[in-house]
Amino acid sequence: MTSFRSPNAIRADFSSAMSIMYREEVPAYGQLMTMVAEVNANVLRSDAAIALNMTPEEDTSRISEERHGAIRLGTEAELAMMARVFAVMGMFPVGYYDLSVASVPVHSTAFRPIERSDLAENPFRVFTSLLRLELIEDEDLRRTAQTTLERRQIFSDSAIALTEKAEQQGGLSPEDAQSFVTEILETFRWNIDACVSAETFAALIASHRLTADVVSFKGPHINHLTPRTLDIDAAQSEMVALGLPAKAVVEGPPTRKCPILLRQTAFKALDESIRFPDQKGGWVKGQHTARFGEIEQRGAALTPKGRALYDQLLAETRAKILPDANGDNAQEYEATLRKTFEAFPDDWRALYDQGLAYFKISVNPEIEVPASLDVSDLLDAGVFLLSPIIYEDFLPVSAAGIFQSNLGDDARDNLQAQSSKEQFERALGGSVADEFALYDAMQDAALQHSLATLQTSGSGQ
Ligand code: OOG
Ligand code: NI
Repeated sequence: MTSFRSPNAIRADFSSAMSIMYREEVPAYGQLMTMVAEVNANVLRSDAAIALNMTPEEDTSRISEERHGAIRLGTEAELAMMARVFAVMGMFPVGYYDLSVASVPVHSTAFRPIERSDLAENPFRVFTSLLRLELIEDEDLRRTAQTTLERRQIFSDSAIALTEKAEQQGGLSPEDAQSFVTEILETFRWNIDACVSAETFAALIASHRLTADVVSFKGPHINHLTPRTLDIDAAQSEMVALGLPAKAVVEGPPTRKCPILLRQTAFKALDESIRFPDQKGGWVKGQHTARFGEIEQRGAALTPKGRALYDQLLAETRAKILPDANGDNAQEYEATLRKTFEAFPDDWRALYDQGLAYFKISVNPEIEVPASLDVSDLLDAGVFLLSPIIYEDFLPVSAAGIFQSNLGDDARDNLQAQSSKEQFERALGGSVADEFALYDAMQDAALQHSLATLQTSGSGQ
């Protein structure tokens, strides 16, 4: 019997191949990678690392290879096939994001590994959006967009054949896995040749920049690849020092002792030369801004209660002050954010006790086990240790415009979100996982395992 290359290994191979390709396409990404690696090494060497309560090995070893990417697909068939491709790499759709509330005509999911051990091996994720053609108002333009998209094939014949082979055999041999990675990489590659005329491109841009980005090209080029840093404030300063045109403020929660959710910052899209086919079989030159650089810091995954508190405090902040795009009020915004978030406990034990964040509880082998098997007593005694479960998902809407939607009729917004989610899942050919349920199951499994460890060790009797 031949042995297969594991989905985790294929995912790691793919993430690495993507990183090499993107570094060639966008040199500033290479600068980011080097800078983030240095920042992370500094944090890991300092006391700051201890305060993060990371699970040794599991949470620390994955960081240097950790990144996410983002793509935007044009048709339901593309999404369905992409889901099959990602499944070969052990990546499954988690969460539903309706970006129409932020005036962006797409809805999305995150393809990522789900099991704790798979995340530990390589947590590579791809934020994957599907264009919602029905949100293009102009009927002619909508029809043009639709026929343009229906004409393209974003997967090579070999990519499709290898995906089918993986499904039939239940895996891929090392040789096939290598070909698979090479073939799939082509789908994500940047191509300067637009497949619409300059006029159609201009009309699409006028409809929405993102629509133009999806419809005008032969494939869903990767639009950014984001390394994870352990200290985004240090990384942000370094970005400025490197002369990269960084955003003025970091999106998400403020700087905290106990990081939560996700903090992100980016530098602006590159202005790239492209070319459009003309009617005489030649080309006309053009420009497009699609791709950008981004870095992120990941903290504890929040429970629904924690997430509600986060959303409330962010909305409170934004009701007081909105960050200017030019960065003029960046310091004032950050001060207000920090002040408002004083209502969010910044202590691991408090976050656990109040049910605001998810944790992996483990047993400290150095402490003698007391008679009680009460979780709170065990935490007090230092027998149980708290390590936050890392947030593996995204916050694209809260950053961009959930606030706009708050101005509208909530009930109607909910209805709309519901029906679009069903439409998305129909296209996907399956349902998206509920991220809260995944975190909850992970927390429970760790707790049960730790309790069982104490009981079998016998010293608790
Ligand atoms: C994806 C935006 C979402 C993130 O980090 O929140 C994302 C896109 O612009 O296509 O990558
Ligand atoms: Ni991103």
